[in-house]
Amino acid sequence: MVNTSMDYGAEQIQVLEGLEAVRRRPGMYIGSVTSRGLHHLVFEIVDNSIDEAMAGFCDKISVTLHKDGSVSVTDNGRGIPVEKHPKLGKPAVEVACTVLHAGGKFDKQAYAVSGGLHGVGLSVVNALSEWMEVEITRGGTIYHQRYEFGDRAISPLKVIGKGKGSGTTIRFKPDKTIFQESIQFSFNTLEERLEELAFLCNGLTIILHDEHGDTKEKTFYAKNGLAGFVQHLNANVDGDVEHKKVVYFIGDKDGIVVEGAIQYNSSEDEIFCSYVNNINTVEGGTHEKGFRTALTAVLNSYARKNSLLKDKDENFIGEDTRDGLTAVLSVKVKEPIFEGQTKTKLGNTEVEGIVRSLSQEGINTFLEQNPSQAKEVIARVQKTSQMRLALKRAKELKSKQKEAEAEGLTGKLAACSGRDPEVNEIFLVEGDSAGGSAKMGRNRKFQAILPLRGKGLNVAKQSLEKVLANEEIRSIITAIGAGVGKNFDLDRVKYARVVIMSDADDDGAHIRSLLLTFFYTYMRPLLINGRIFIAQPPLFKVQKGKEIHYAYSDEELDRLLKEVGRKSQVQRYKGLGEMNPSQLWETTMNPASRTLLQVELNDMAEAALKVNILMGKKVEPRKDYIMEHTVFGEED
Ligand code: 0RA
Repeated sequence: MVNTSMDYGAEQIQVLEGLEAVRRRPGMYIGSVTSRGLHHLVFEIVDNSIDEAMAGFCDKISVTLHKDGSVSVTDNGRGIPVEKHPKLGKPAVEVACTVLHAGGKFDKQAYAVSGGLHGVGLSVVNALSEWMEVEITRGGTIYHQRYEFGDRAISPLKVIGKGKGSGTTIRFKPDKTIFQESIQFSFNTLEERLEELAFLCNGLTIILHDEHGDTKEKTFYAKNGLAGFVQHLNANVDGDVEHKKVVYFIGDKDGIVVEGAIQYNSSEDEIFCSYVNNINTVEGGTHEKGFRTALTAVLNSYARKNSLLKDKDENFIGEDTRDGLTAVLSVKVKEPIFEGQTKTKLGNTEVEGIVRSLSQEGINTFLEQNPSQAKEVIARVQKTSQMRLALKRAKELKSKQKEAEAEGLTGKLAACSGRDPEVNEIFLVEGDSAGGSAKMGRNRKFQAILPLRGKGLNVAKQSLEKVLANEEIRSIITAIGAGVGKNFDLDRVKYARVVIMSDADDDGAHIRSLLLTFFYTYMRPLLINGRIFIAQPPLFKVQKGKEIHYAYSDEELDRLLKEVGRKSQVQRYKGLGEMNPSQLWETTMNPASRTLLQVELNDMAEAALKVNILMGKKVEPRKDYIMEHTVFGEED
């Protein structure tokens, strides 16, 4: 506390002028002269007693608001030394109260845990008080001294009696000419901070007593330290705790003490209180960073080791560990560097790694020793993680869908010129060559043509994501223009009819089956509403001279041959590509002469149950199922 190697001269000037400097610029020493600064006076004094408690010499501190507007802070520590200062020739306590110390600045916390430097701040409080009194019990004797006018001792340190034990009482009345707003203390403001300090100092009892009106008294005592702090915070949370026992650890390395407590609750909020030397580091800093890194790492490693995260699962990320987290981190650092807007951000780089390794070890040990609690903790974090991943996938899907919808039709679609979705129809045509004929043969006013390549159409067994990656499918989705899957909107469909036009062979049947599976799975309303059709190209061409007839089945061919006579030429169509554009128009596309099969589902409920067949990996049962449950009926 007392600088014994004090240099006369320069220091002497400070002795003479020191406290006047505090009165001239109080903001520099206590932050402000508002109510906040006023309460800061009390906390300056309490901090000295807290230091004594942390050094292990004090387990009780009382703060009393007196009727005369003064406040006193009593502790049962060793008592401020009363021996004469070797150079100043005054009792150490008098020097502490009347000499502005090098550390007597607003950021005097640098000295808080360095030991042997208690009493910092006493002179500042004295400087800003109408009067201040100290009473010290040491070695069976009670000493007393009073100071007035902001600095001067009005009498030497006096022995006023005999007393047991030891301790210090500082009582002061703030100077109303300095604190112009008010010099009235708020019980609540003091209560909040004193309770917090009690949580931060395990085993310390702090009593707040108010003598005004109906006397009020509150006692703060935390035997579980930070664990109790976390429980206290969780008691006011809108949600239940997810595990009963608080994750708790304490450790030290290279003179840095790290203590932490964690308890998850079911809310989505995070409460994270961090402290450096009992100062609430609202802006965080290196200690918080180290702790958060450790938490994420240790939850991942524990979850992996115990197969709570499977090989296929993604790691938790920092974000996942925050929902429902209530945590308190308290570190003690010898020379803290406070940065940030409000000087509540720890800047010491060496702290991060130490906090990380101590936290990692501490949390891991807790999890290993409390497997049932560990399971609950992991489950809570997993819930957040899974939600995040689901959301991410949904977002990606949505943007993929948008992409698919927005993506140009890559020139494949021959759109129709008419804009009436009530009459327009789209032909999904197998192969580029048939597509070419269809484009030339169609009525371009209301018939659109989309040529498809059969390969790569097998999408039924795949996830929507994979389906959307398929170029053919994308072009279908884009052309129909009404979205896909859950987002499919029948009202946006651009065509009255979607016509599948494939060859009358096995490949054609296969493509038809795949397309139907796709529509069933991803655009079912089209099927339900009878908007899907199958074109019926002829199987045979019968020509006699200039006369041309078509047959759509073997029976029809027989009948035709009997009718037109045996001398006619018969051509069997192996594919749509063998027809020229006008033949394709005449036989398959012209509404006046064509036959379309309308596809409808005959048993939707059963079909829904059997959807896994459609999504399954084996092609055969799927094909059979669709063929069985899809009715091909002729259009009216
Ligand atoms: C320096 C040395 C010793 C005690 C203190 C300071 C001390 C300061 C304050 C301020 C408020 N309460 C306090 N209690 C103790 C210990 C000297 C010794 O006995 O060896």
